[in-house]
Amino acid sequence: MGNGQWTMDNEQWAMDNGRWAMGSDGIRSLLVLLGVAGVALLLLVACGEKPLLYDVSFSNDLITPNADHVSDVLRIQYRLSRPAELSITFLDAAGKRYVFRDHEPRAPSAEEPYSVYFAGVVDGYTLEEDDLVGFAVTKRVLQDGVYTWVVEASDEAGHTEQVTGTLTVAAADTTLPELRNFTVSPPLFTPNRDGISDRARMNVYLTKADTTLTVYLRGADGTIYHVEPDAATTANEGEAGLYSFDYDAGVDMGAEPPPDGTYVVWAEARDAVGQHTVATTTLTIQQGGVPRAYIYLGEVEWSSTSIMLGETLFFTLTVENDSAVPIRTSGPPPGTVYDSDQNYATLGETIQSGVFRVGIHCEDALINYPWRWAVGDDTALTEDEEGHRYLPPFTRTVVRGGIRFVDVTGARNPQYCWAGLIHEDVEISQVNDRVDPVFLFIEVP
Ligand SMILES: [Ca+2]
Ligand SMILES: [Ca+2]
Repeated sequence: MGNGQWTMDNEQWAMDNGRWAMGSDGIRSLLVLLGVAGVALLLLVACGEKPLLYDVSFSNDLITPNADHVSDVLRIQYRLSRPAELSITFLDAAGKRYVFRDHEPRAPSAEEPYSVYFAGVVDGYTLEEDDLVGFAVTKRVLQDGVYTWVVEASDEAGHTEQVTGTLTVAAADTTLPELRNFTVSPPLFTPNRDGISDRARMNVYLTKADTTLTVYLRGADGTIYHVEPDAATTANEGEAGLYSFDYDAGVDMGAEPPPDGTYVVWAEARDAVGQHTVATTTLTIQQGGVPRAYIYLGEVEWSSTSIMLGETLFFTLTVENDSAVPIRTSGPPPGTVYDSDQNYATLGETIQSGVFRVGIHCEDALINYPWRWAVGDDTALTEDEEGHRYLPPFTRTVVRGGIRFVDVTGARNPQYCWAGLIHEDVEISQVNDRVDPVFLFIEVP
């Protein structure tokens, strides 16, 4: 039993090296080792050959993984004399196996031994009493109990050595950070600031406090797009409760959204002891993008700088959709002539969020850009099934309209009038505001 003898010597030496007194604990370890000799005595070292795996030690034989900073972590050390695949596993009293390291390739040890911290957390496993609905456990703390640890190395020739010992797990915080009811609604959206289906709402209920929650989209190529929680409707960070994510794909900040396609949406929770759970669903992005539209060349052609009261000031300009996103618009159509005491609302064309319209504003006007027009006529626009109208990507269209001045209400005459391209309820970008002013005189007879 030369090999067996060597195993015990090696184990004893390893424990000494790990500063364990060779007292009753060590003897108990050896007895356990002998008790599982059928499993443990797998060392197949040829006589005289240097062992593949040696100097194996656990810095403690007890761990209490509950994030109280006392005995939460131990250190595992080992050395390898040759390249090997390294596994670290635990066997419970019933022989069930738990994986911490699984056939991971390792180079031979350099001067220092390999050293890894172990916090009682192993690859996800299930218990009979589990009720895991809608999420999976990828990392889980060992339940309280006595385990046989097994450090095992296999070299390229298939030669395997292992060293075993015992570890007691006590006072473990085994409560899982459950992810309940992870949903995305709607499952398809169009983040392009047209006011229609621009946002997706993600909700998930986290059952455990002191837990980090992250939500992200993952593309087919592995690209990650993070989703920030909605502060107004979310439990405080780290607390248990409902977390809500109001997702605009970054478009509100002017960032290009993830490319159109279907994404897996991941919710991941990691608690203080290192347990990890995941839930997934899917989200499809269509027609995503940041709309960019301009008054072409910042140029407006005005019919006159001086008109008689009762006459009409006409303008002509070109709107350019300089983006890959359709630009939504609404009426009235180009060619419409307003009386100066009318506005878009009195014509029944009220503001719609996400719509682009050409507007004219004069200094004496009582509301902002009271006269507004669609960014194109029926020949330039496309229409979707719900009747929403769009200026297609990368197109230009001429917009003409007029205001008949029926009175002179304000103090200013002459006054400045100018054009704008308004993204309603979103913005009037600086470049589209106060475009090409005209100094207009209204002659009162
Ligand atoms: Ca502890
Ligand atoms: Ca949209």
